[in-house]
Amino acid sequence: MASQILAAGLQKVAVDATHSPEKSKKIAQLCPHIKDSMDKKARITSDYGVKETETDHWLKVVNEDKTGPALLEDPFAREKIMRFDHERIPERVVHARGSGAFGKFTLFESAEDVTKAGVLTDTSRETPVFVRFSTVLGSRGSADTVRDVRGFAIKFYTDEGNWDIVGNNIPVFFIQDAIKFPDVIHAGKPEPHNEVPQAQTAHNNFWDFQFMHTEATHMFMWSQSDRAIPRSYRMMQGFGVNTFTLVNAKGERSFVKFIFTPELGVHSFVWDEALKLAGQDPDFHRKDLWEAIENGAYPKWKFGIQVIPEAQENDFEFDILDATKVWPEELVPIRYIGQLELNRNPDEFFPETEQVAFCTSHVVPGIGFSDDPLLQGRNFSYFDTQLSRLGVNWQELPINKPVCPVMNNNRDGAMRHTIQKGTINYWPNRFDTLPPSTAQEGGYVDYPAKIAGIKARVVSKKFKEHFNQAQLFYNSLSQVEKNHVINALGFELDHCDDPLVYKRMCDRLAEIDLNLAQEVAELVGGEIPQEAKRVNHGKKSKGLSQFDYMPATPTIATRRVAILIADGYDPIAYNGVKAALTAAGALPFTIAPKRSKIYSANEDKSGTGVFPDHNLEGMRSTMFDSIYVPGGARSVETLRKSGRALHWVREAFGHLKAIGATGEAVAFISDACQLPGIQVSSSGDVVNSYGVVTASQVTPHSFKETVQMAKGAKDFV
Ligand code: HDD
Repeated sequence: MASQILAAGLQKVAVDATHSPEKSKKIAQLCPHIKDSMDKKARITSDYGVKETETDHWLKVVNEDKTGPALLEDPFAREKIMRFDHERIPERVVHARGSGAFGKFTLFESAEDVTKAGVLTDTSRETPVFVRFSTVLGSRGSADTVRDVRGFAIKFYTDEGNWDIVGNNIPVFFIQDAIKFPDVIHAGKPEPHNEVPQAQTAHNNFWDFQFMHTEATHMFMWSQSDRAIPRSYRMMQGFGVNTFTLVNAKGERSFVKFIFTPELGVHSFVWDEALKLAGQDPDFHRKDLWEAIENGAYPKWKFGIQVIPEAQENDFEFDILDATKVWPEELVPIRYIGQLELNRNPDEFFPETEQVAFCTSHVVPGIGFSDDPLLQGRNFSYFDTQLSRLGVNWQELPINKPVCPVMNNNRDGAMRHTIQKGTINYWPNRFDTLPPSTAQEGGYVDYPAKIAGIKARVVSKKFKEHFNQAQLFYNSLSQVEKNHVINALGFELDHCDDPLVYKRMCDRLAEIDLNLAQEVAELVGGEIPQEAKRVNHGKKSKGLSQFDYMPATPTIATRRVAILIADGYDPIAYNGVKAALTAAGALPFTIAPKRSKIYSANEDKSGTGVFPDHNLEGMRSTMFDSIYVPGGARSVETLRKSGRALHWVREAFGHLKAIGATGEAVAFISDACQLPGIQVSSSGDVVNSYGVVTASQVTPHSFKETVQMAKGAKDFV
């Protein structure tokens, strides 16, 4: 991938100081563990350090023909095979597929009024982080672009210990109580009898569960929205989802939700694109993250908190400890106080991204839990799952190790790394080793919450209200987003072949919005409801529609633009637009019928030519955000005759992508997209018609304009 990026004409940034070992405590800590597999001086040894002379042939007893039985005595062969046999560990039971990166967290405003946590109060700190993004339901080898919730897990290596936010890109959850987690996941995962379908919720069991649990209604509306098909991990929000608490130096407690909002805005695929990419490039999101970081286009998120003082806990119509509810911004504004930046790709996937282990129970002084019943159960589950994934000493693995000192009398267990000398392994002891820390010394103090009650398996009244916010979410979407929800439900329920499942779900939708229910019922063959089962309250809230997160200044930075050429292309247009795109931070890729030299209209085969990044068959339009076709009579004629080139243009148009064309290519685009009414200005000015940006003549102005208009083009319409 890296060479592809450089081939695209971009300069790889020099490693900047922000993620160098001198600056990041975590990278400095990892350095002694990092070996270079490309080291030209290193010789192959066994695991026990003996240099090997041969790694390709098992030791045998041979006859004159050099054939004969292999000897079990060969320690090198046995070690190699044995190590291979044990390469796999259990994949995560959920969120198995993911990718991660290192970065830093900085604060621009102290939150000391509500917390004493150093990571949220010390504005001079750079806290190292490792972030892992993931899908939920698919196996480790499944595709990135499926319709699913995305995990957004952050490990902050703070000076006071590790703090993990194990969040998602959707602010609510399917269930309210952790005891239901195995059920919701069993229902969403492939069905047990035939292990079908992979990484999809489009099946009977998932939708049966949704019907049986009205508490899931709000969340499934989010999962059927464009949020569940993000364009990039870099373009989605992150939410801690659960309600945590903050405690300040005065000992006052507040309830808090954590939010990350991407600098690039929130963007999604259109469904057809996501579906196709799942086959054409299952690693699309993984590569996208890697590529951006390699190019120095570091993804950034604003970090915000929503805070409710303890005394106001019961002031809301919903329970603030219910993970199926958002805290509407009109009631609890988001206070943005920091920034998350990812700036370094891992060196090796398995020891870093696969072995990283998050726990919601990892909090630092100044941050605590609430009685959110989902969070309480999660605090048990994550620690437990790491035991089966990684073993009891998982916190000693380099990626999981805190950057501050760790000292206690937990001992032994499989794969123990630390060697603690001395004669004692308990406290207190006759040697008067130091006691645990006081609060003043930075010790974690549990908030002395008053609890009185009886043991019971019940929920409070407010937890039983399940529809208000499902309506709030739907009402707050733009018409386009609503259409996408209708089509998504149309797809999902069409894949359910049990009429009980899809018919009942259509009834359920009538509890949210009548029009939604009618449209979906018609699509999937349900009874078309004639009246709403519940009155839609008509309320809206900001921050729920993705359009609320369009950056104030639209940017084409980090977007992938395909430039389609063939022999005889117009070099002025090609070079001009390519340079303008690069200057704007976009990633231009040259695509031609063959990955061999392509010559412009101004040169013959003795010219320098252009070496394309890919041929038309190797890539698809889905892998790019936009395409540009320069003029040049011969080039355009060749593209016109290529079915694949036509498909590129039509598909990009169908996916509502910005398309640019100049000179002879304008007519080609207009014919390919069957847009007889496409406007072309004869003066050379740029015209934007149906998202197709054209200029009949090429001027420096038109290059700039092309880029400008592509910037303004929406990801989805
Ligand atoms: Fe979970 C993994 C997010 C509820 C049990 N979860 C996992 C990961 C993310 C989330 C991002 C992947 C972490 C990584 O990259 O390694 N989970 C959530 C969110 C939830 C949630 C936002 C609702 C607010 N999870 C939840 C519940 C339970 C679990 C209620 C169990 C009672 N989750 C797990 C797990 C996983 C996990 C089984 C699998 C791998 C792991 O923990 O480390 O323990």
